[in-house]
Amino acid sequence: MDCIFCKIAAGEIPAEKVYEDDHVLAFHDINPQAPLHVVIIPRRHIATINDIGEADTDLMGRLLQAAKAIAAREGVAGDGYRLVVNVNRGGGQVVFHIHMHLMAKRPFGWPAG
Ligand code: IU
Repeated sequence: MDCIFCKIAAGEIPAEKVYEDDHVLAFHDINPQAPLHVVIIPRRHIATINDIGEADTDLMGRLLQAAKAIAAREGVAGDGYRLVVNVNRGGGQVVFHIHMHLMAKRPFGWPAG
């Protein structure tokens, strides 16, 4: 499987990790779009949100639990932050291994661009 995020999860490619457990890994985005920009991934390869099954419900919840923990740890929970999941090319997805963006420490407009 030629997936860059699988390689990061396997430790084959280095990343600046901010959180990890048995199911989830999070690291600083290499091209940050905010002063704090973390990418949160499941360790297991799933290409897009379109590909999640019923059995992945707990894993998807774990991404949100990780986001909450990272936000608290980074001190942005109170001020707020933006969570984004891009789906397929039309949604802006470039890396086809599910990931959630956690961005903070700048203003965010709505609707998202
Ligand atoms: P997207 O949702 O697929 O568009 O986001 C992919 C993100 O992964 C993007 O913000 C990249 O900067 C980021 N990224 C990374 O952090 N490390 C990498 O090795 C690669 C992409 I490739």
